[in-house]
Amino acid sequence: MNQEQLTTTIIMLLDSERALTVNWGDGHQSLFHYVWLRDNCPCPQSRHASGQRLVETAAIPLDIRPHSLHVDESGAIAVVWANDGHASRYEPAWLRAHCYAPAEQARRRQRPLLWEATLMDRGLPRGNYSEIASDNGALREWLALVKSHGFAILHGVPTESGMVTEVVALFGYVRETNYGRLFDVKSVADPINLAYTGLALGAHTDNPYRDPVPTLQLLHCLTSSAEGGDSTLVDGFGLADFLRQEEPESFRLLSTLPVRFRFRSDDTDLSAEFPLIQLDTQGEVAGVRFNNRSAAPFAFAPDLIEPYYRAYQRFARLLDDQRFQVRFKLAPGDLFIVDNTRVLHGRTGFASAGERHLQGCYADRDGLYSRLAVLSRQLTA
Ligand code: NM2
Ligand code: OGA
Ligand code: ZN
Repeated sequence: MNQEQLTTTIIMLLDSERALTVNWGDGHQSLFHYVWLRDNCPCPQSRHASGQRLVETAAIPLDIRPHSLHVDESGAIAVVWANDGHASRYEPAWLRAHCYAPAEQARRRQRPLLWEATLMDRGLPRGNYSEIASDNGALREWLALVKSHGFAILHGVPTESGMVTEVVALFGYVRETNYGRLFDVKSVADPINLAYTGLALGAHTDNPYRDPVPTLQLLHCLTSSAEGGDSTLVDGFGLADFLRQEEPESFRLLSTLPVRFRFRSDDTDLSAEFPLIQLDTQGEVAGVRFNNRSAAPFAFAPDLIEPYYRAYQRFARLLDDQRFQVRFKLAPGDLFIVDNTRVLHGRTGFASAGERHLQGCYADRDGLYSRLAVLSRQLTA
C-alpha cells in the first residue's frame, strides 16, 4: 500500500460517549464528534443534489449517539443513529480530508509565497494575453500565480481602450466605482486624485476609504513615451511579517489601532476605518491597507500619538526600501494585476514631456479564486 492509500485506510475505530476516534494507516488519529458526523451525513435526505445541506443543524440532539457503528466491506464507516434510526455512511477519503485536528488543518492551509526584491532575479510571475485568452491551462497557470504571489504581469494585451475589462472578463467581474467601470490614469489638469498627475506615488493600496475595499486592481499600459513612471510592488504580507520580527511593538500598534481613510470629490464622500495591518483569527497577517495621501488625521489617545507615528514611519520607510521592492516599467501592451489587500503598488514620477497613459479597473478576488478552482477541477478531471 502506498502512502496516499495509508492516509485513507482505517486501521481501528474507538467509539466513546460523544465522539469516534479513527486510527489511520499512516499513524494519524482523528476525532469525529457524533453531532458533527450527523450534521455532515452525505445521504440524499441530508444533502441536496446541489451539494447544499438539508439537515437542520439546530435540530440535532447534542448528545446524539450511534445505535451501531462498523467499517463496511468497502472500507467506509456505517452508522445507524440511536435517536431516529437514520443510517449514515462516510467514505474514509472524505473523512480524512475533513479531519479537524489543528495539525491537519495547518497542513491543508495554503500559505502565500512571500517575496521581496530577489524575486526579480528568480523571475516575475508573467503570462501572455493571447495564451490565457485561448487556453484554459495557460489561464489557470496565470491565475494561480496571482493567488500565490498576490500579483502577476500580462504581456501582449492589445493597446485598445477597454481591454483591461476584457482581461477581467476572463476570470470574473469588474467592480464599478465612482471612478467608473474603468479609469484613465494619466496626467490631467485639475486632477481629483494624485494618481492623475505625474507625481511619484509611494507604495499604497487603492481605495482604503472604501468598505469593502476592491480586492483586485488591474493597470494596463496604452502609451508610455514619458521618462520615468516605473512601477513598484511590495509584498505587504512579507513586510508585515518582517516588522513583526524586528519591532513587535510597532507591529502591535499597526495591527490594532484603526486609522480612518477618506476620499472626497464633488460627487463622492467615502470613509472607512481599519488598522493598517489586519490579522485573522489565528493572528496571521490577513490584509494590508496603506495609502498615505488618503489617511485622515490620526485620532488616538494622546499617549499613543508618538508611538503610532514611530510605528507608521517605520512601516512607510520599509515600504520604500529597495530590498522589498519589485520594480519594472510597463510597456504598451503590458498589464499588471495586484491583490489589493496584500500587495502595495506605486510608481516613480514621470516627466511632462511625452505621454503616459494607463487604463485601470477594479475587480474582486473571490471570482478569480472561483474561476481558478473550477479550471483546476476541469483540468485534473
Ligand atoms: N484611482 C486611480 O485609491 C486611490 O485613491 C488611488 C485610484 C484614482 C482610481 C487612485
Ligand atoms: C493608481 C496607481 C500607478 C501608476 O492609479 O492607482 O497607483 O503607475 N497608478 O500610474
Ligand atoms: Zn494605486
